Amino acid sequence: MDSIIVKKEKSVAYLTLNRPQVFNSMHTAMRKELILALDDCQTDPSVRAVCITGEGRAFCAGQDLTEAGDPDKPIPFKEVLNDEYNPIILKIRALEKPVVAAVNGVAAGAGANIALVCDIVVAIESASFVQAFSKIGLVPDCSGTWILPRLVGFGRASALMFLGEKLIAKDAEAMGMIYKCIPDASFKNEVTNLCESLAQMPTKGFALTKKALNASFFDGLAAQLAVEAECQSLAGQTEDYTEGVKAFIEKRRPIFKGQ
Ligand code: T3D
Repeated sequence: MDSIIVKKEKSVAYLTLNRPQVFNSMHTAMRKELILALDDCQTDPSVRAVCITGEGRAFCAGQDLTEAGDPDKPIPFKEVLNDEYNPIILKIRALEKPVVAAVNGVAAGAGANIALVCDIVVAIESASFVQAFSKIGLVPDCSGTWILPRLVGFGRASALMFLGEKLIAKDAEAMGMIYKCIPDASFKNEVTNLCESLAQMPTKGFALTKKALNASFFDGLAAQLAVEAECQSLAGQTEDYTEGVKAFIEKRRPIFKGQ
């Protein structure tokens, strides 16, 4: 892999978007590599948490616009989205392990929405988010029209998408777009601590929590209660549940194995 650096440490897979000279904007090879890396995180039992971040000053500036400049070579938008971008979004939501977006700099266009669809989004204080699509006459994609209104409400999502303004990380945190904004000096340490903590927690319970959260976007109350009952019945059969209750009774920290 050239465009993505994969590092696995302490049960965490760090996927670093690695085209810093173009603000980690995405070309076909990078999208394909990210899909392969996400598949590997799903199947590798040693991985219990995933972190997506960027190399250099940016998280990801979305589509590499140098690929779009030739009017004689029109982009097959539908194919590119269906075959290369959308699988990234669907795989992040389906991954049975927590996915953290560690937004280390500007996140624009598809880059912003790939971050926002992750389970936990943290950003360095100097980062920013831009729904850049309107600046070039495109429509927000990579689940932006799905996730952003759910995170910040319809009105704010519409304004951010129409105006394409840069939103600083602190404002993104204040409006509930991201979980946390972290001072630049402690960003790397806090991200590592967060990911390593997640990797020591009950992985199967997380997978079921994620399944229920995904379903909540579509279900009514009764159907969602049934999903919760189903997921709880599976979580209650895990070794981690037995260990969690035992550790509580014995007044000690649980040792979860993700089983
Ligand atoms: O297939 C399809 O096309 C459909 C899919 C679409 C999905 C999309 O993501 S569409 C949206 C595409 N992205 C954008 O429109 C964002 C374009 N970039 C910007 O608006 C700004 O660069 C940023 C807001 C991201 C950052 O601004 P700033 O002032 O901090 O940095 P800069 O100077 O503009 O950029 C720094 C370098 O990165 C610069 O290169 P240079 O001059 O130092 O050699 C710039 O050209 C390069 N860069 C930034 N974004 C892209 C890029 N190069 C290629 N593609 C980019 N998207």
